[in-house]
Amino acid sequence: MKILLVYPNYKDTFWSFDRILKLLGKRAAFPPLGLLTVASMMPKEWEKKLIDMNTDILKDEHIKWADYIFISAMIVQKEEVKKIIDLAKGAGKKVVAGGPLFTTGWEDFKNVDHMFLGEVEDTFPEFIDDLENNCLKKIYSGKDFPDIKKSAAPDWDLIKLVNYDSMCMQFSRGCPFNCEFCDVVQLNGRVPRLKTTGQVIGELQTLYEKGWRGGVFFVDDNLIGNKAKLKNDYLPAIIKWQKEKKYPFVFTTQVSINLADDPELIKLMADAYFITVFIGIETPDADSLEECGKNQNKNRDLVGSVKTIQNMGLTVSGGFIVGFDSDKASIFNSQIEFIQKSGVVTAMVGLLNVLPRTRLYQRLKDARRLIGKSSGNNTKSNLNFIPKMDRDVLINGYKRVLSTIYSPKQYYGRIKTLLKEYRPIHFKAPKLSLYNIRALLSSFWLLGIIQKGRWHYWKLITWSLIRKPRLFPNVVGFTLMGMHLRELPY
Ligand code: B12
Ligand code: SF4
Repeated sequence: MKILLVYPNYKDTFWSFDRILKLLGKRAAFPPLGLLTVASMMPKEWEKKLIDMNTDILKDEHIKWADYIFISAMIVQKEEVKKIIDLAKGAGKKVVAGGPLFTTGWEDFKNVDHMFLGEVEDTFPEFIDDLENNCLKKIYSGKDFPDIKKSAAPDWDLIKLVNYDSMCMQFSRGCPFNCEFCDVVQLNGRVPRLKTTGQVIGELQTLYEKGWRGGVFFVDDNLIGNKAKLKNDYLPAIIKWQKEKKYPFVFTTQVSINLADDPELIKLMADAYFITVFIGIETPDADSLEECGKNQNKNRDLVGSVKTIQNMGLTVSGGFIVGFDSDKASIFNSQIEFIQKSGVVTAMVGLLNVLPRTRLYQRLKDARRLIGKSSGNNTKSNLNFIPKMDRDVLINGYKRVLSTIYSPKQYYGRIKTLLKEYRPIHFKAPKLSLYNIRALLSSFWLLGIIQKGRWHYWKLITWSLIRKPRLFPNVVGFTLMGMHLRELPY
């Protein structure tokens, strides 16, 4: 059996980092972990090829070679998916699809031959049996969320690790919260399910043996969904492993803001060499937090919480949203002010986006306020619902937030605010690698010589070299990120 696994393009989005990655000699930010995991569940005798269209070109000959085309995708890849399905069907091939796009929007893909809804640890063995017995079903959907202690380790041999900026791993699935706009609860449930410590260390070890050094993104919905296990088992084991191996990996992940309430946990994460956490901060407006059910963000000093985390050694990137029903005309200024004060350098501000099968979707559908399907890309100025605020005021206000916070003056100012708070635990002198040299030269050349905002750039560079020399590599990274943010089409 010949299986072609295809991961569609997600270019020109907040997370694609196209231009910076090219400058650094990388082709994509992260590998497609879902497909690599499914590939591991296949019988050994099946031949497999993976084309990640973010790193390689899908050619007719790939499709010709395969018996089955397996596709994985998020909503933002929907249009690309349709093209791939057409190509495959045109060549008379069978298409098998899975991942969040299909789990929450399977109705839109009538011409897919076999569709997996949800996680597949329980259903994929059934598919293999049905294939052998020639009785394949159209839809495979598990009754319960699977135990991820059964989840296979990803098949890293299907990709070239060097093409990517960071590797991905998963420790848990699910999130204990239930924010109105989020589909994680529908996709992965509210009770975090965890891998064993052995599985996690085993996966780190495999990546290490395959020669990987550098970034590893724990793609958990919320890494701190089960704090006790994390503190008592996993983090101590990771810290020990990292120490023994002389800290080959730096970790990033996603957490909820209540991390700030647990200094012991922050310290353990920083000890393990977590360097950045992405947090859904969403909005400084108390009524909007109430409206979207972001309970963990309510009744707290949000700026103070961010600073606590920064002070203890982790930088915070944040997700912000405008377009809630409770948002007042002042929301745009309050978002700008909040983002500047908090030193959240990588601030992803999006327009509220109504994802299918969320509580928000149901509420707005009942109120007849839905006007289209979500493109999944929350940083484009297209609304798929009728907002309470005047539409033009909302979109113009949104664009103003972006042009302000990413402007060189504000952006570099925010880096300085962060550096004053940030106290990392580990310091590694940067290696004289091609990657680092390319980063430094690109930053100096493009931002210090070619692009606008040069005065603010050199002010920051000089200040950081004098006052925070050890954090200079972080500064270079942030300046390049700023270039990506300014160039995104909104
Ligand atoms: C890593 C990640 C990314 C990476 C993707 C890189 C990559 N190469 O994969 C990046 C950072 C680029 C990204 C970006 C975005 N992401 Co994202 N991302 C994730 C995250 C955190 C992990 C994905 C992952 O690796 N999971 C681990 C694997 C093992 O799980 P899995 O993919 O679900 O696979 C399992 C099954 O689904 C199934 N499966 C998957 N594919 C296939 C294929 C076949 C054929 C079969 C049989 C089975 C199968 O098998 C696996 C084992 O059970 C998920 C959340 C999550 N927990 O999954 C969100 C998630 C996928 N992202 C999401 C969103 C919304 C986005 C953004 C739009 C966010 C934003 N607000 O901007 C952007 C899109 C791009 C943009 N606008 O800039 C949503 C998708 C919603 C949807 N219904 O499509 C998710 C679910 C999170 C959420 N609820 O918000 N994301
Ligand atoms: S905390 Fe994050 S992952 Fe959990 S429900 Fe809210 S938005 Fe979704």
